[in-house]
Amino acid sequence: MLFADSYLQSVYDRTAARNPNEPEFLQAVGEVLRCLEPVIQRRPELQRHAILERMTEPDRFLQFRVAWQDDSGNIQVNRGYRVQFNSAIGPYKGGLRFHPSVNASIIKFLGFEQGFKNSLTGLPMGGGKGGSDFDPKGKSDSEIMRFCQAFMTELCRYIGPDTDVPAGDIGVGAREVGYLFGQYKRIQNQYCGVLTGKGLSFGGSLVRKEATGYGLLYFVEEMLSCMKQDSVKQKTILVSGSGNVAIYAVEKAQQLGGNVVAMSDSKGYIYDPAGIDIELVKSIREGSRQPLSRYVEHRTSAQYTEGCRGIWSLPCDIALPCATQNELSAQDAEQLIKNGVSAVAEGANMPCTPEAVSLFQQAGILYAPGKASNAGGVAVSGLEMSQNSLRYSWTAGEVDQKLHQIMAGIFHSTFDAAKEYGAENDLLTGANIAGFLKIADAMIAQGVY
Ligand code: NDP
Ligand code: 2IT
Repeated sequence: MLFADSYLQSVYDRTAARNPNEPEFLQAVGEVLRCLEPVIQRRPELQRHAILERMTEPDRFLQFRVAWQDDSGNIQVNRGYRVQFNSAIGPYKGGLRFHPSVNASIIKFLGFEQGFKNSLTGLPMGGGKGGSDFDPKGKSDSEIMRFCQAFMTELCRYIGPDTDVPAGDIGVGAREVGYLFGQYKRIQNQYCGVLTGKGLSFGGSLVRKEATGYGLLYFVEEMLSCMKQDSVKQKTILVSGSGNVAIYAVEKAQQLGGNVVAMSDSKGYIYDPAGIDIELVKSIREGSRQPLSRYVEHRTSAQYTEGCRGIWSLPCDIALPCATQNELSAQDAEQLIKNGVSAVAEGANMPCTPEAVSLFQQAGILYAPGKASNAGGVAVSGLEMSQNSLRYSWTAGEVDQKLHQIMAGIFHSTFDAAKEYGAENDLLTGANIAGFLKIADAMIAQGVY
């Protein structure tokens, strides 16, 4: 990767040399460094304090064995991870991902990005991420429980409500968080807010489940209103994925008057020109964890196509990638642009490849980077931490209102930072600069470590 600035080039080259075979991590670092060029020029003391060199090296990277017994009595071995990336502005905070593709590169890219995202929320949270190459698909409930217990038996020594607070991500939802929380409590004999996304009867926050998807739409509404004097109403929308983020993005888009016509899972996509029946999707996916293809058995207006990437060939006004990293390529971007897309906002982490992002920006299409537009989930996690500290619960209305305010605030700090640093309307540059500056200033104030 080539940079105009020689200092940024040296930081990137050194990171690349020290982290070989970690393409996702280097992709995330490269994107941030590229956006920081105007900041480095304006604030030379950042180089003197070696802020970039320190930020690209995690505080701590933990890897551990997770051995557990399956229903047949066989012993299975998986690999567990937790990266504690940066704690300048708060305890490490970020989700856990259980998916067979999980490796060091994916955990580090997610942990690196999480720090900037958490900074943008304005809440006191540092950056962290974790997970395992464990595949929850096809496992019984007892196997999931035993795996979560084994995972937490090791993880519990590194986390705590003022140290590191994990939550969910792909493959980790309320069920897994419940098992993880139970095991932490049993081992440490402490009932505390050590995880977020907990069940509502044991310290979870109202609206956490909906937060990432709802927050994405609050961001999109603010972006459309401020940058195009427009709204989601009557727009044709594609949402990839059909997990936690996608489902609540669709629900909020529909509440705002948008027409969501397609969703996907890792196997294929559904196209329903009559509008997605979100309660049906919930019953298939949340209720019984079945493939999305089952949708067409219940809806005559819909059709199912194998291959998840095909979703981007459908015409739309707004595209919301909400599945996984690098799910939307340059080829997909070209197709969307040809079909007249006017806004793309990321619900997933890093779903658009760098080439796809450049194509959107060159075509003048509004593009919202995930670290800004999907920050609603971790924002409500931060609110869950506050409620746990207060030993109090806010109403759904109170949490939703705070979420709405936080997402509008993220849009404005992103938009304003872009303008201030000479990159007007470039929300990617704005998000990286706004997220970065707060962490950098805290690191300088706290001395070398
Ligand atoms: P879920 O596990 O609930 O759902 C994941 C969805 O993405 C499923 O539809 C899944 O399909 C699909 N998917 C997963 N991996 C792949 C893949 N390799 N290729 C194609 N499709 C895939 O996860 P979430 O909804 O929680 O997370 C989705 C994205 O949002 C992730 O990028 C996550 O990091 C990000 N995110 C999540 C937040 C949260 O609060 N949960 C907050 C902010 C961002 P299938 O079921 O077939 O595997
Ligand atoms: O990517 C993310 O922001 C999340 N998976 C949510 C993290 C959290 O701590 O709620």
